[in-house]
Amino acid sequence: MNMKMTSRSLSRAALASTLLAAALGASLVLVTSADGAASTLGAAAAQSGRYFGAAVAAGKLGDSTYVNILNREFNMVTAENEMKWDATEPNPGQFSYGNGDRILNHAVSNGKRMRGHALLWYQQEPGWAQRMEGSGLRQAMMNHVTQVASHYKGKIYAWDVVNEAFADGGSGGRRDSNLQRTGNDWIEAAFRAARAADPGAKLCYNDYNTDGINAKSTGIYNMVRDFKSRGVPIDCVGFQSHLTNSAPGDYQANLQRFADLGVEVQITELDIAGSNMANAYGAVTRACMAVTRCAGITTWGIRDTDSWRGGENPLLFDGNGNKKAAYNNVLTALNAANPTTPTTPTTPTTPTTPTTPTTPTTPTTPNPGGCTASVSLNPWTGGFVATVKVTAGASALDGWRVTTVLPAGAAVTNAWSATNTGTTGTVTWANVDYNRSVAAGQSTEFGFQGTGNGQGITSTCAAS
Ligand code: 9MR
Repeated sequence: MNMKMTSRSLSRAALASTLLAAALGASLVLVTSADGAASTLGAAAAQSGRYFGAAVAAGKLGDSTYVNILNREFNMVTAENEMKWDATEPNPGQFSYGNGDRILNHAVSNGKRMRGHALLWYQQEPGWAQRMEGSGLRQAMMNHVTQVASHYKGKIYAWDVVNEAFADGGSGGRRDSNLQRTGNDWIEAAFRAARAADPGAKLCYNDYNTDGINAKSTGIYNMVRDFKSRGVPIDCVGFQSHLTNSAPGDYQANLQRFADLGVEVQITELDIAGSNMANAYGAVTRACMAVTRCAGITTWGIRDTDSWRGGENPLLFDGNGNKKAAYNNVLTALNAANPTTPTTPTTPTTPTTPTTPTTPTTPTTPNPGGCTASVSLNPWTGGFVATVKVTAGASALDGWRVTTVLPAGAAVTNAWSATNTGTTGTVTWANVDYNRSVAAGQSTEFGFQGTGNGQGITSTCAAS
């Protein structure tokens, strides 16, 4: 794509939070200051049930400054290039997931979720697909969607199923591409294939220059409305928001009109160039916070030096990894989103430091249950996000089960990093493949979002 876009506790609590953060190594949700304001982007967003993410490049996972910021600030990750078609299927039917998996594993092992980007895009098609047309290409496209979504099944919060399929300018129509030429129904076919392959992932359409109400965004709006009316499985729309100096005046109204169609809206690739960028970051964040179905914000990179917009310095951290004014504006807006009492995670029911007896009289079965679980809660009006920490006892876990009891009126609506049986009352949770193994004394986390009041959820853990 070219540069065509113009456009929250007390000192005891703080101590407990710090201890927990240390125990978790990379906790995001529990970082709060004395006045209750969260001090990282991810923790601040989580207070209102939202996420804050960054695009991550596999090649930078060895850069300690980069990784420290990533681990501290963000709770959602998008692979900048590593899950695209050219990266994942370099030869027809030959799949290559090394770098995508590297990013996923880093995210998951640090308690972060992933957005998948992108299953079908007219750019970054592998050469072999670029040379195809018609029914052969249609078959290859759908196989690609099925294979990649199946590989990552259960591990992706939301997929950009189709990226940038609409034309710029006033037509409001589709962009020409070999994908489009396989037939106008290619987008819905891709969404159906993705749903069949990974029913747990939210499925998004993602595009740029759609940040205000214009011909292009209206074309997409009409497509989403049509999809919803015909039962084509679409759950979310991504607004890339590559901006300069400001967001369009009708940015929030545009997000809201999509949200009113019954889809989640997500800001997926935010970067803002220009001298007014700090203010604009605040405005964009406030707009998302004002739209109930705006699930979260992702910036396209971490430091200015990581940006694809070389020299424009459009991100929240400078090249040395220092926070910029824009960072402070975003953090303030995230913290202002929900002024209600944020959390009870600061008084965990189970000890945060593993309390293995100092006189181990029965060293063979030191922890009959094998594990403990503690719940930290981020409530907001009408709902909550619960983060559950599963800690292995003196033996490693090879599979675990957590039983939570939800208060009357609370119901699970969405979950990550565990599979649930039931949504109300007693809900049981089982590990997924990638967090089955937990070393002795170590922890893993899963989470869920719910409606109602989650206050008072209890949890027990057992090895399985
Ligand atoms: O940031 C990505 C850059 O490293 C790649 O070279 C480029 C290839 O086209 O894609 C960039 O990411 C794009 C994203 O996948 C889709 N929306 C526009 C982003 C910036 O071009």
